[in-house]
Amino acid sequence: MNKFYITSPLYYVNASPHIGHAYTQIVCDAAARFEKQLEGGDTFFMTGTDEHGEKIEQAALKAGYKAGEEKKFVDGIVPRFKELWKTLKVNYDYFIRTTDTIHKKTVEKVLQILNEKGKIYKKVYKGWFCTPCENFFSNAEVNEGVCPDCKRKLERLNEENYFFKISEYQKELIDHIKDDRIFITPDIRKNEVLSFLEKNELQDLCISRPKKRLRWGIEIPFDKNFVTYVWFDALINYISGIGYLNDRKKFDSLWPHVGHVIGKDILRHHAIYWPIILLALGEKPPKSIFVHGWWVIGGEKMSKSKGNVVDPAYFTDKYGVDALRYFLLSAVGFGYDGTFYEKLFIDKYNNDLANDLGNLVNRTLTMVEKYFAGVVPDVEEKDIDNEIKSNTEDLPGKLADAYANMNSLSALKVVLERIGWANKYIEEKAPWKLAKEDERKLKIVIYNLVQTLAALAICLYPFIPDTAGKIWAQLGMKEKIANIKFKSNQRSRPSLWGIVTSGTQISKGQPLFPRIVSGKDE
Ligand code: ME8
Repeated sequence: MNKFYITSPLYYVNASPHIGHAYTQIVCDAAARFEKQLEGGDTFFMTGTDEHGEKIEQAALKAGYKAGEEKKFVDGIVPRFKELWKTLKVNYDYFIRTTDTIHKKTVEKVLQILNEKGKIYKKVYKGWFCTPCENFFSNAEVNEGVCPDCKRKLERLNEENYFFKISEYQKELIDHIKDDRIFITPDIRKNEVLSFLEKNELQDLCISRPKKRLRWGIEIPFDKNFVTYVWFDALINYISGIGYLNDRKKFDSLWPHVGHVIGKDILRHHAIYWPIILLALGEKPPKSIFVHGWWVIGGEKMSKSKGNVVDPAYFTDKYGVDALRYFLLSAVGFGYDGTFYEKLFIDKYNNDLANDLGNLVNRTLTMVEKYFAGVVPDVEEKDIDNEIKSNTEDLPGKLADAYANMNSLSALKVVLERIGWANKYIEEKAPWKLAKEDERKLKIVIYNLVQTLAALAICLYPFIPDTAGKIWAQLGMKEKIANIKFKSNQRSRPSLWGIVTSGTQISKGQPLFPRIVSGKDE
C-alpha cells in the first residue's frame, strides 16, 4: 500500500510564526492524524523552513547581522517554529531546512538535469520584483509600480538571468488539472488556475539572481556568478526531503501520492511552476493540492512583513492548545477566509467546548461516580439499544465523509451533533429520577453515555488530541489513544461500541474547559 504523504509549505524565517502559519500546520497535523488513527493508513508528514533569498537576507541585516552571517540569523529563528509546533502538538515526521546539505545538493542536481535537457537559458530580465512576496511581475500585471498582491512598492529589475522554459508545458499542465490528475481543491482554486492558464501565455520563469545583488542562496552549479531564485529552491524540498537524491526506495514509496497543503497566496507556485519542474525532470506531478484561505485582520491578510499578526502563544497560554486548535479548525470552512478576533474565539469556546463537550464529559463521569462508585455498569445483551449502538458505530464513517477535502468544519459538526444528542439524551432520560425508580434503566443510560464518550474521544483525537486523550484516560482506558487504529472505511472495522468494558474503573478529572467569563477565566 502506498503511503499518504502530506506537506506544509516551508515557512519563511524572516520573523516568528503567527496564527496563519499555525493554521496551516494544524490542518496538516489533523489530516495526518486522521489518516493514521481513523483510516489506519500510513502517512508521512513533512514540514520545514524556507531560508534563502532577498527577504531573509534583508531581515538578517535589519536584525543587526552582517552580510555573510545569514545562516546565524536563520539558525536563531528556526527553533521558534519548532517550539511552536511542539506546543501546538504538531506531530510531523520530518523537518526540512532549505539550508540542509541534502536539499542544496538536490537543487543543484535538478538544475543540472534541466540545463542538460536544454530547459534553461540566459537572457536579460526586464520587469518588476516584489521582495516581501519574492515574486516577479510583468508590466501587464503592474499598476503604478506597486505589487498586485501586497500593494507595496516594487523594484524595477533590468539584469541578465537564467530562465526555465515553462511555456512548453502549458497544454500538458492544463490537461492534468482538468481531469484531476493534479487534484486541486476547493473548486474555486482549480478554476482560478485553469482560467489563468487558458487566458495567458505562460512566461518563462526567471530562476536566478546575480550574486552581485544577492549572495544568500544556492549557487547555480553551472555559473558561479548566480544564485537560485528562492521559489525554485524551496519547491524542490518536496522531493529533496524524501530521498530524491539519496533514498530512491523511500522516494518511490511516497511520490507522487502527496497532498500539498498551502495558503491561496502560493497557488500559482504550486499548481503551475512546481508540476512543470517535475514534468521537465521526467517525474510525475503531485497528486493533490489543498488550498486554504487567509486569516484576516482589519480586512487585510495577517502577514509577518506587514506586522499585523496574532501570536498563537497568547491564545495557547490563556485558553489552552486544544482551544486554539478547535477554533482554527471549526471557525471557517476549508478554503474560506476567516477573521480572527478574540470575542468569536471565546464564544465558540464557551458554546462548543465548555457547554457542550465539557459538560457532557463532566456530567457523565459524575453520574458513574455517584450511582456506580466509579465503575462502568453492566448491561444485558437484550437491553442494548440498537439505534444508539449503530449511530455510535456509524460515527467514524460519517466523520470521514464530512472530512472529505479537509473540511474540518463539517467533520467537527458531525461530532458536535452527537455531543448535542448525548446532552439531550441525559435531559430526556433524567438519570437522577431513574436512580430513585429503576436501576436497570439507569444502568442502560449510563452505559450508553460511556460508550458514546469513548467513540467521541476517538473521533476528536485528530483535531484536539490532548482533550481526546484526557477523556479517554478519564474513562479508565489504559492503552494510549494514539495507539488505537480504526479503519472507518472498512465494513469489518473494529466496533466502536463496547470499547469501555463493564467493570472498568473510571477516573474523573478536572473540568476540561472551564467557562470563560468576559475574557477572563472563571
Ligand atoms: O510563502 N492566513 O512562506 P510564508 C492563513 N516560503 N495562512 C497564512 C497566512 C494567513 N494570514 N499567512 C501565512 C511562503 N499563511 C513560502 C512557501 S513552499 C515551498 C514556500 C500560511 O511564511 C499559508 O499557508 O510567507 C502560506 O502559504 C504559508 O503560511 C507560508 O507563508
